[in-house]
Amino acid sequence: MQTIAQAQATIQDDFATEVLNGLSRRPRSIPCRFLYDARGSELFEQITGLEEYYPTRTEIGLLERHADDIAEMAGEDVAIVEFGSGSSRKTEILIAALPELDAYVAIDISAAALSEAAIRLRERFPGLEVITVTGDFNDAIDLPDKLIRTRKLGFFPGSTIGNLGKNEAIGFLKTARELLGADGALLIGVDLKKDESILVPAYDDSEGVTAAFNLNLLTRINRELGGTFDLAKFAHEAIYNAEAGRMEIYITSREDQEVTVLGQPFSFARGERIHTENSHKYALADIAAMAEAAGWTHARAWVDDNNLFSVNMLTQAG
Ligand code: SAH
Ligand code: AVI
Repeated sequence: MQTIAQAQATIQDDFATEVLNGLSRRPRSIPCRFLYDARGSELFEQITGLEEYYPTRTEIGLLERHADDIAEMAGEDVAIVEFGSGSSRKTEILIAALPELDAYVAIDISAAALSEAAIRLRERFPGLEVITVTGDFNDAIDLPDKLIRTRKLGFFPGSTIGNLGKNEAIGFLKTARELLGADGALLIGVDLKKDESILVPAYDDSEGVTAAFNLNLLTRINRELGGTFDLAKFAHEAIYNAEAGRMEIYITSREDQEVTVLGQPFSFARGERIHTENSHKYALADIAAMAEAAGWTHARAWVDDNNLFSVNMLTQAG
């Protein structure tokens, strides 16, 4: 297993390469995993409490309402392995519902989010072993040897799967299946297709928190890569792409301008954009198809009364 310092150095190298490549290609794009430095993780937590951002409260409602069914399907003596754990707030519901839990493994690219969550969880559940892994959940993850024989329940809430492309999502589900083993299961939260009159405000809220979350990427580039972005000269944009079935998030230049990053100049025309995130929305049939393409069985889905969000239990065949 890598040390935290090694993991952070890997993330830092990756950031420089991805930003320089992303600003050099057309259309410009930077992978959304870089939105989550310490401030980005804090801003994401603020997003989860916004009136317009329905996914978090809806998924929490589903987890609370169906905790007993979920616990029964998960069985006893399991370890939870969470992908993109962030604040681990939703995980607390699962941990409380699974009294025979062996361990909790939290995987996240944000070291700050991980350490804050681990401190809180160790306080609330003193008997529980909490293991943190700083890194990319798309990469092969090394779990501690002692968990090799433990049955594993994967947890991938928040519709973070929607931030991956469709093929990437299937690739992730395959990698997770290998990691979780032949007797493992995966509980996954997926946002459902809905009208853009609900979607657009969820990604362009009236308080400007999502705008701050998106534009914080420029602050991070300025701080970590010697960038010269003036945030006042860029705007947050959130667009629904009906054909692709996803929200698309951009940082758009308000004027013609030049910016440097790691000493390299990049010119922006007014209206030119950097694509920073996609958030795909799926129907239950799409979720079942993606799960099955990755070798999982779509065993059960729980959906709220307004058909906004789904929590899905994927199991191995049988
Ligand atoms: N699970 C929480 C947080 C969702 S926000 C919830 O449901 O509310 C997405 C989380 O995934 C963030 O904490 C972010 O840091 C993490 N993340 C995003 N891309 C990642 C990647 N490629 N690898 C690991 N973690 C990632
Ligand atoms: C983490 N992820 C699922 C969020 C989403 O809804 O796509 C990230 C986010 N971006 C803007 N608001 C929330």
